[in-house]
Formats: sequence, structure tokens, C-alpha cells
Amino acid sequence: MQHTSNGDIARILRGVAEYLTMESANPFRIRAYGRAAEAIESLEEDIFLIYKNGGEKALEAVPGVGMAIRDHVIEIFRTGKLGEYERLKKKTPVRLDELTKIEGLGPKSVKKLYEKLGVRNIKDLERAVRKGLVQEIPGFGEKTEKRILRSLEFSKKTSGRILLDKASAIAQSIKKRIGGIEGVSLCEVAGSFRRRKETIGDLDLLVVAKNPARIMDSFVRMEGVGRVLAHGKTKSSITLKSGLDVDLRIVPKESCGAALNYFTGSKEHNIALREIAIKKGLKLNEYGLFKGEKVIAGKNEEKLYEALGLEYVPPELRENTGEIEASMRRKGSRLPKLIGYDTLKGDLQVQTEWSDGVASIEEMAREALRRGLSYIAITDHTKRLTIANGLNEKRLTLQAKEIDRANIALKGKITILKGTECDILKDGSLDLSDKVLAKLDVVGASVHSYFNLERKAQTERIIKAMENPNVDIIFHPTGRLIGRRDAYAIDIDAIIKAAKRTGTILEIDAFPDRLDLCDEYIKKCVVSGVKLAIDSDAHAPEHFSVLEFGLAQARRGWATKGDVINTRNLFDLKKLLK
Ligand code: DGT
Ligand code: CA
Ligand code: CA
Ligand code: ZN
Repeated sequence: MQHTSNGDIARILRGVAEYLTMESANPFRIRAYGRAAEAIESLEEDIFLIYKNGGEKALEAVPGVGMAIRDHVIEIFRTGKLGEYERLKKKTPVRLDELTKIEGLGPKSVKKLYEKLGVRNIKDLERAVRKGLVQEIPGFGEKTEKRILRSLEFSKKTSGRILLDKASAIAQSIKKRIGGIEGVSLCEVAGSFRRRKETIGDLDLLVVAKNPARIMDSFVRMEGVGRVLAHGKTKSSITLKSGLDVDLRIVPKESCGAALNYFTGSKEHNIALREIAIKKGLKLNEYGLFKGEKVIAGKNEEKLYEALGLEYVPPELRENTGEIEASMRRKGSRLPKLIGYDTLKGDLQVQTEWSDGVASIEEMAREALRRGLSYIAITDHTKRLTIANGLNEKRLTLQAKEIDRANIALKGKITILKGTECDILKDGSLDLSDKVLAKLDVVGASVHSYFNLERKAQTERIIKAMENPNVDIIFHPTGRLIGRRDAYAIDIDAIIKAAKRTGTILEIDAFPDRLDLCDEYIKKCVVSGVKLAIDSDAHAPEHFSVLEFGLAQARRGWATKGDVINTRNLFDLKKLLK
């Protein structure tokens, strides 16, 4: 028996789902693997221990695990592999994980490229694109080839960094492993992870412990370790099989606050702090703040800021983009009281099985309720988005009836608002008539086409949509997909100005590969007094968990509770909609 982690099992099951998609297998079967992968990944308990202690019955009781999946999981524990997965990989030996990261390539188009051109990985793909072979394949064409090339170049530029949600899952499991060892009194991930940046280069783990040697041994022998780069007394470094590097430093208890501060960074923030220390005749490093030989602060990060004459700076703000000046109280300016991680009362972008989501209206509402929300808006796509099964006027009317029914079933618990994610057409008009839009509680509008318009035309297109008296929110306003697609060209200042003038809200789409608006633009909204909405863009019940990343981005953008409309209760929220 092999102790396989929840994450590794989920990766294998997700892999099966993708290969099955490629083989155009039965959608229910595909969905069963996807669902199981997500359920196991988000499970609090260790699935191996569940099986070890409770056997087959206990495994079956795990949500999302039916009999077929149960047998697969046991097979993985027994053999370290899954025969089904190995067979699928052998049948079509392509690096699906790698290739589907390229924008516009799904499992099915990967299969075509493999069959027609023998493309197995990114290198093959690049070679084929450069030779102009891809555009010759039916269904691809010159435009698609260009897009693939752009995405290839993009992925080179950002390679080596992973999205915050992936880093978060890994960090949690490492923290659980190392933090659980006896004698550990602090186990914290510092670096860009603690600053909640949208992508993470590597993880920087800090540990205070009585038994450093034992910690280091467990660390380099953890499951999931691909390579040990260094194994020392106070510092070790590994590369995980997933490709992510992790550094672990053991720091003395007396200086753990200073170490946490130093390794949280950013480097620019550190440098600015050090200069302040120097001006005061002090010395600051990862061991503490010193006056000559005497320690002034070190064990406690708050005290360190205090000793430097600064207000405590939350990690999300430490980029040296004005936070140091704002934290010097004597200058009269103040750091904002950042929006808290538990302040959202609702979610204004939720998709269901009516378009490209996987769950029913009531299922989504019940999950939102379970997570403590008191309202959600159902915002399925509109008809232009045919691939997402977008709604026309007739289906929207039918949907309204189902929402009414669900609201009765859930009365007094959560309110379901009628909404839409209405496509903004090329000229800035909308995909649904004003008459239909006027009946909805929440109208979100977004760009899903003509990404390459000139900056001026694209900006005018979005402003025209904002001028529609029914449009409450612009969803994912810049359209970027982190690591895959740049934002379309827009004049963000003009858009923010128009948002202010028309009373339109701009969204922070919390999906980890969107985080759109980004931190810099959020800050511009905050300065201009434009209101924001933090939405999950959930397409499945599990997706409500991404709200955390939207909140992190909002904090990085200096947003307070007051800047974000869905921190309000429903009554006050309605006053802010058009
Ligand atoms: P990443 O890993 O690229 O996402 O970004 P960080 O910020 O985690 O950077 P990393 O892992 O290279 O270093 C962790 C922290 O250590 C960094 O945020 C600040 C601190 N640090 C690293 N190198 C330097 C340096 O040369 N000078 C100063 N003052 N601090 C540094
Ligand atoms: Ca780092
Ligand atoms: Ca590092
Ligand atoms: Zn959208």
C-alpha cells in the first residue's frame, strides 16, 4: 500500500477526465471523474487514512466517490498507478496537461493535432506552428494558428510561475505535513504567497522548531518531492514533481518576526524598510532590528513596524507602491482598513446548467447558503455565446419561473436574484433587448468576442454598454486569462471615468486565472470612487471557494469594505444597482 495524497489522486482522476474528453467518451462518465477529483482535492481529511481506518465503506461515503471511483482509488493505493489512466495515455501519448494550457486548445483539438501532425508536446506544437502546418488542418485555419503562436509566446514569458489557487493547495498540504510535526511552534509560508500575488514563483516556508534536523529530514522525504536541491541544517530546497520549488528555512524563535518580514518581501518593500532603519541609525536584516548590538525588535512582526515608526502593513500591500508613505502616521495619510476575508454577503456572477455551468439553480443556491452567503444572482450566458448554450429571451423567461420556484423552496435562507451575463456585441449594443434586461434584478455585461479591436474602438464599445441604463456591472472588464491571454486593449482610465459617470460597477472576477480587474486597476477604481463587485464566476458548486482569491486581489488593490457592493445586505445592495 502506498500513502498517496489527496492531491495526487485528484491529479490522476482529472487526467482520466481529460483523456476521456479527448476520446469523446460519455459525458456523464467524464463528469464523474471530474467531480470526484474536485471532491477529493477539497477534502479536509486524508483519503488514504479514511481508507486505512474505514475500508471500502468509508471510501464510498466520500462525496463524489461511487463504486467505480472507489475501486480506482484503491488500485492507486495498491499499485501507485491507475491502469485505466495508463491505457488512455498509451493510446494517445500526448502531454495533455501541457497542451491544453495553450489558449484555444482543448482535448479534442489536441487529438486532431496528434493524429494529423504527430504533435505530442509543446515543442512539437511550436515546430508545427512555425512551419505553418496547423492552419492546413480542417477546423484550424490561419487565425487559430496565429492565436496558438501568440499563446505559445505568452506561456514562455510566464513559464515557471503557477496560479495562486494551485500554490494554495500545495502550501496547505505542506503546512499540514510539516506543521504537524511535534515541536513545531511556527510554520508559515512567506514570499509572494503570503502577499497573495496572482502567480507564485516558488514557496518560501519558515519554521520555528525544537528539532530542526528531523524537520529537514521529513521535508526532503515528503511525498511529491521530485528532486532535492539542498539539504542543510537551516535551509533545504526541493523541486516538487509538479515542477514547483519550495525552500524551507528554520529560523530561531527570537528572530522569527524579522525573518517572516524579510522573506515575505517584496524585495522592494524590504529595501525601503531598510532605508528607514538606516535613517534612524538602526540596522534591519532577517535576524532583527538592531541598535548597535542591541535587539530592538525581532520576535514579532508588528513590533518591528512599530519600532520603525510605521503602522503595521498587511502583506498584500507590501510592494513599495505607496504603502510605506501611507503607513507613516506623522504625514497624515493612513493605510486603508482593507476589506476582510469574511465580509462578502452575496455573489453576483453565477452560472448554472442553463448555460455552461454544471449544477441547477437550487444546487448553486444551497451551496452558496452553506458557505454563508445570503444572496446570489444567476447570470447565465446569452444567445450569442452558442458554445456556452447561451439563453435567448424565451429561455430566460422560463428560467425566471424556475428561480421563483427555488426562491420559494429557500425562503428565509437565501435570495436568488434574476440576472444575466449579457454579451456585449461588437458595436457596444447588447445581446438581449432593453425590455428583457429591464425586468432583471442584476445585469452583468461582458466582452466574449472581437478581442482584437483597436484600443479606441474597444474602449468605446465597453463605454457604450455602460451607458445602457440597464447594465449594472461590467464582468471581467479586461478579459485577460493569466498565463494564456493578455487583456484586450482598452483605456482603463476612460472606462473608470465612464463607470463613475454612469454609476456602473466594475467586477473583480475571482476565478484564479482571471482575477480581473487586477490589483493595479482596482486601486484606480478605489481612488476614483468607482464601486466594485467581487464575484466567483462559479460554474460548479465547488467554485464558490474562489471568492477568497478575489478578496485577496481586492486587498492588493487597497479596497475597503465600502468599495465592494456585495459586502452590503440585499436591501442596501439594491440601492446601488441602476
Ligand atoms: P516569487 O517567488 O517570484 O513569486 O516572489 P517572492 O517575492 O516570493 O521572491 P523570492 O522567493 O525570490 O524571495 C522571497 C522573499 O525574500 C522576497 O519577497 C524578499 C526576500 N528577498 C529575496 N531576495 C532578496 C534580496 O536580494 N534583497 C532583499 N532585501 N530581499 C530579498
Ligand atoms: Ca517565493
Ligand atoms: Ca524563494
Ligand atoms: Zn464571461
